[in-house]
Amino acid sequence: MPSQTPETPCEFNPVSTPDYLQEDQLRALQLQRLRTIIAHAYENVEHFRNRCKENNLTPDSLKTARDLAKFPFTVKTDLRDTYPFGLFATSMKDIVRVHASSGTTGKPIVVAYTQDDINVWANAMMRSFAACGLHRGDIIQNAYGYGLFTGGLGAHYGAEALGATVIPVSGGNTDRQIMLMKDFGTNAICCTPSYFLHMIERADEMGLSIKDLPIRAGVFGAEPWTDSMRKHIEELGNIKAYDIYGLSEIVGPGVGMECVHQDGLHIFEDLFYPEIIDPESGEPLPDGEEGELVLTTLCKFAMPMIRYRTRDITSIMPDRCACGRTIRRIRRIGRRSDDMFIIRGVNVFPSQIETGLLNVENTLPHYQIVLTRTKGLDNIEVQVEVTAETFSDRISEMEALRKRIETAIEKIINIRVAVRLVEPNTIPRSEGKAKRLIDNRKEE
Ligand code: DLL
Repeated sequence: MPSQTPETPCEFNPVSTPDYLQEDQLRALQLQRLRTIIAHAYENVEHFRNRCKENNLTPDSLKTARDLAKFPFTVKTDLRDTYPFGLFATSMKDIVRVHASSGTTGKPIVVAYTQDDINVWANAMMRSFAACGLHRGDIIQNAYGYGLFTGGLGAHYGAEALGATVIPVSGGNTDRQIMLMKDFGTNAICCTPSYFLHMIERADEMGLSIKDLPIRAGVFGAEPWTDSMRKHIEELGNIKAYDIYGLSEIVGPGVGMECVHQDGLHIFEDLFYPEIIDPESGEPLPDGEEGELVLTTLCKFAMPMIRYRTRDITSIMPDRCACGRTIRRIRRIGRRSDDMFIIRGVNVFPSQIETGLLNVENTLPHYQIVLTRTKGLDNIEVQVEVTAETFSDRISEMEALRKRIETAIEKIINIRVAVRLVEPNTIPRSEGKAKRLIDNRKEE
């Protein structure tokens, strides 16, 4: 018997991944994979084939990557209309897993994976963890929900592929999360940023400080969060907070990830082909310009997605990252084209409210935006939690704080909103995606 543990095959060297491919090699690989996936979707997905035929397109219409712009978009309703299995491109016996995203109304959207697709996803997640400096020997506590949501199993397989130790705790049961973090010496936590904030708070109540634990990194995503929120989390938790992006339709988490420079998310371009389009006209936009992110899966065969309109607003960063990765970055996603609400004729995104209120001291990043309508007039109230000390302060001080927050938000969105300060722990906490907007406006 050998006395030493042999090197395992999952010993992982990030520099040998496609993250660092020469640009011309990367583009050639993308084109070859684009051709294969378009041909595969055309042959096996009737919905896609029909849309191509309507536009006089065949797989041969794709000569260069630019030709992709001729192909039709896929949108969320295509998944809904073909529920549950209508966009599957392989026979059921090759599909080893399905996931589904809950959605707010009606049936979920269903996504599928072959064994190879699962391996590709694990690869993307492994590279995501490596990008923020995690490695074999690290203990990763995975508090994304396991189940139909892609967060839990996506992060799980990636962490295992990295060779790290996974704690598959799933979301919820916050006291146990904190106990495990302490007892197991967790080095990294995976969950939504809003849930981690809740953990920090709960740990305080339990007489523990997350700051004193060996946890050094958070892999946070699944919901929009701002740089102000990052600063807040990093200070309170004494960790580095990294942004991870993904969506069920494309694979789940691991489409894009920040590296240690925390300046934009690297898209794993050998696996996912990004485009930015003008959300109104659908025309492609050049690197650097902000628009809607459209993604094509290059290596996903159970359910290929061709030009999927994510509704997420960002831009592709034109310059090279200091980390040396050649795969391009997108700016972090602050908003979706469909989470915008219009109030008194002004377009507002929840993230703008978050930025405004976190510019003011003594507020907590727990807030909710409530929209109501009286006599045809829209009202917006932002409910903001303040620290316990602030809440017990004199009324005049509370009033001054409230006004400061109103002014800070007005500076960003150009309209006055009503702010209501509420006691700590009154805004509902989420163990997954936070619900920021409550729209109680009824059609009159
Ligand atoms: O949220 C997958 C995921 C799990 C990503 C864990 C990251 C970590 P869905 O439930 O399908 O999948 O939701 C996808 O969530 O289109 C974005 O609008 C939003 N989203 C995801 N990550 C981020 C992020 C998962 N880092 C939708 N920043 C996406 C902003 C995000 N929005």
